[in-house]
Amino acid sequence: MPIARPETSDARVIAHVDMDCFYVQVEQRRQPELRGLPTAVVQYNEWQGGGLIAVSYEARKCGVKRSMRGDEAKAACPEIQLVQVPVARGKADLNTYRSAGSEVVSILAQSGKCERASIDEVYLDLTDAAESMLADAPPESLDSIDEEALKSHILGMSRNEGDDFKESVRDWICRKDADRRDKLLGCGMIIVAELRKQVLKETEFSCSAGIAHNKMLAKLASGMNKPAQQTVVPYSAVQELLSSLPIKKMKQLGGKLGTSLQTDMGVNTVGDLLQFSEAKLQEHWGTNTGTWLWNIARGISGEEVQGRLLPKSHGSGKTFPGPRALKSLSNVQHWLNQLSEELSERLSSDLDQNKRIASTLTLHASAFKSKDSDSHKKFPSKSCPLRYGVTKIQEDAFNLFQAALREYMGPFGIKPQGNKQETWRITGLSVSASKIVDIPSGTSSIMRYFQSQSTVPSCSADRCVQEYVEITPSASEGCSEQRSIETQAAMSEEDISTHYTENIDPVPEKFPCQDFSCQSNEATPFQTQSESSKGTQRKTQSESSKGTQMKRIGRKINSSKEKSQGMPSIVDIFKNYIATPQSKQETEEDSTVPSTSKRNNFSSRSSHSSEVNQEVGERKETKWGYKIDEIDQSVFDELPEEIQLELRSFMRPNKRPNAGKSKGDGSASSIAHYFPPLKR
Ligand code: TTP
Repeated sequence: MPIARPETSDARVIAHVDMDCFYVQVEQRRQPELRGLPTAVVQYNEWQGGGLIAVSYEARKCGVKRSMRGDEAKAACPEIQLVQVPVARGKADLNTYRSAGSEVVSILAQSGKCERASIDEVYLDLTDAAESMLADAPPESLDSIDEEALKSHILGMSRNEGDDFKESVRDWICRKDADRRDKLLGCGMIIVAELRKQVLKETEFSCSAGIAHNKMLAKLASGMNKPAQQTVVPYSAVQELLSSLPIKKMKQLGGKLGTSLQTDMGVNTVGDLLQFSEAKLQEHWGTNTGTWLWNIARGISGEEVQGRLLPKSHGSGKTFPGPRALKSLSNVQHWLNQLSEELSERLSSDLDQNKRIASTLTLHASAFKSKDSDSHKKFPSKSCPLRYGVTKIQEDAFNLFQAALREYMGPFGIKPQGNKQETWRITGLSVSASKIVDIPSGTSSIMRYFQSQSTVPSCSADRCVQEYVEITPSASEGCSEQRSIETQAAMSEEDISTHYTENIDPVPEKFPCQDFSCQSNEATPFQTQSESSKGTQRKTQSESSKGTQMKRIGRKINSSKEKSQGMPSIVDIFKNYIATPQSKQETEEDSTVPSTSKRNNFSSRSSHSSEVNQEVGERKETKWGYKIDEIDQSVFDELPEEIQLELRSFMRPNKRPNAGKSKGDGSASSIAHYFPPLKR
């Protein structure tokens, strides 16, 4: 079946750049004596040598895998060097890795529109650069082509036996009769090879890349030849690439949707999707998902590279597996305090460096009940407007937790049932701050913003307080333990003195559930949130040239921090802000923010969103609402359940309660019903 070529965006040059065994490289740069040796980065705890989270390619050759623990890795490869991740507040501290990722981003961002997709991966839109090269200095006019570009893997490139590999690549790049789109890809290969060399030279990190006409194909290609290599997907190779690609390997099909396609329709590879018409796919999955599936089967994706160098959210999380599960409110509160402290630090630094504020605080937890038939019930995520200040975040996070716990335990959790008391166990906790926007420029709007913030806390806290007045037995038992000394004492035995495994905060967006109609099994929501979102702590050059006011604000935060227990609320910050006579000048300074930076921040604003409040000026009556296109898919899992449900039904209209009726038999349980059996 011929592949329909995309009408639009078919002449784009998109690169996906992915660092090789990233944490290992960061550690090897810090300790150069480790270079070339089989090395792995492990979580900080000692149990069985800690869990491996990054493995060097030398160690991979000896059979070491990320899923192993340190002891297992040593058994497989006795000479392996294990490096522990830095630790802060009893959990992994990923700041070093975030900063290292930012170094790479600041180099790549000079080449074109750049989107930081996770702690160690970036998308680049190199169309303009490739167009310019093709117009001014096409590859065939060059005296020589860089060796690194000549080492590229070109999918589907035919080569006669005995042909020199690099010569074949050169011929492909310089083909006079080539399709213009492939000529652009040829230019992209040269540009990306150059960029990768520059990254290596300036940061000492090697990376791999995929070059194609869209993000989806570029990402697929970047992982095909690692480490330190690049892979190109010409149009002619798309069909072959997708025809054998397992459906679950496709981004957004790793979860329920992918499973359903497999089990209900016998779709095992992306290519298998080609046999269904768009109408058929839409009939069952709804207009959007149906069209999306039809497109991806043909390698078509209109997803644009977002000009975004800064994270869309910040978060901090930790897991407490097995016997380490938390079972009292005091322990939960202890860890929420730690996580909130880290989150607050990051928010403060974002505010200071980038003039950005977050407005939604979300608590997410995973739990199970000890005596429960309903143990699969999901612990609800809870969100509220975010108040700045460590103690406020801690307070709100704990309130959110208690509200969620009450919902989780249900009415029978509140009152003892005979002798049986339901108990809960918490196996993961995370707090995240999302809906990050630039501080509105102009004194009056800033004022409105912070004034509205000042009304929010009572709203948020009151609401939560009311919700947790009545709580489960175990929760109320914990309520009486809220004094800090007792809290410390209570938590020490369970969580500190014993070793536990921590699922290190991995990289957001690399492992998130991004599919409305599926729950990705690639990672837990904690993992997604906890790395806090591809945290670009380090600002880029253009960002650093932003006005001085926020530095001033940052200093106020810090000095206040010294005086009180936590940062002042953002309202206090603002009081200081408007008290200063330089407001006007500062407003003007703000308007001089470099355009790239503004553009990036704008993208960040427009691309991000989870729960959406009413306009900031109307926050007194905080009402949760949202716009579909403002929902950030990566935090979908963290949204209140009712929003998730609503969104799902919106995205998949045929799955709405009455949808089955239109199909005649009223049952829409199996999608196999809508399709003829596969001819295999
Ligand atoms: P990856 O890019 O998935 O892996 P990698 O860079 O280590 O190796 P590769 O060359 O195969 O791409 O992850 C980037 C970093 O994120 C990784 O070095 C460590 C961290 N990470 C975690 O902390 N936990 C995880 O579960 C994963 C997958 C990664």
